[in-house]
Amino acid sequence: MRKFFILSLAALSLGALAGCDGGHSTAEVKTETESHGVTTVKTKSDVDGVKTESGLELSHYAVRAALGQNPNTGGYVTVKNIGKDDDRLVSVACDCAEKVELHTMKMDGDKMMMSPVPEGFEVKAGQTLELKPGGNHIMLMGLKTRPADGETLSLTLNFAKAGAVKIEAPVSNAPLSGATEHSGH
Ligand SMILES: [Cu+2]
Repeated sequence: MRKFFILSLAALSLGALAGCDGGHSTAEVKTETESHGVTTVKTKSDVDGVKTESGLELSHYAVRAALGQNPNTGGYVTVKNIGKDDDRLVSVACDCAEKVELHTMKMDGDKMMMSPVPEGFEVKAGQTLELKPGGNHIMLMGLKTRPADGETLSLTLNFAKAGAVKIEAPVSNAPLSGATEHSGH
């Protein structure tokens, strides 16, 4: 009886050790590079032996200059998923605004209306998400500063897998108007 008791204690402590050492391992390597208006972020993680590898390429980012007394303005970005896993743009943060939402455009009768997308936008592996004028966009609401043409604005994009990615978006009266020649396929 006594021997049995000791054995089970040993087994318990071995179990506890395994729990600390190998049971819940988390390793993550994240790299973020910026070059010529393209931000590339790559994340490799290993959580309990489940390996994920995400890669995103962010380009065509811009913010519309604040207009008159309008308390809101729009932000735009193109996100290409160059990784192996699907990802999702969950939210965006900016010190410039009280609140930031992700918006889509919907027909309401014969009127085009903006509506919030609280679940964010999915970007499947190999696919590209385009937030652009007239379409899905980032809504900066309750502006605390008045972003003006020629300035840059820091935005933090929060992805489900890639995590937070910071971009410096140029502010323009006509955002992305010069980039339209690149969007033709
Ligand atoms: Cu909007």
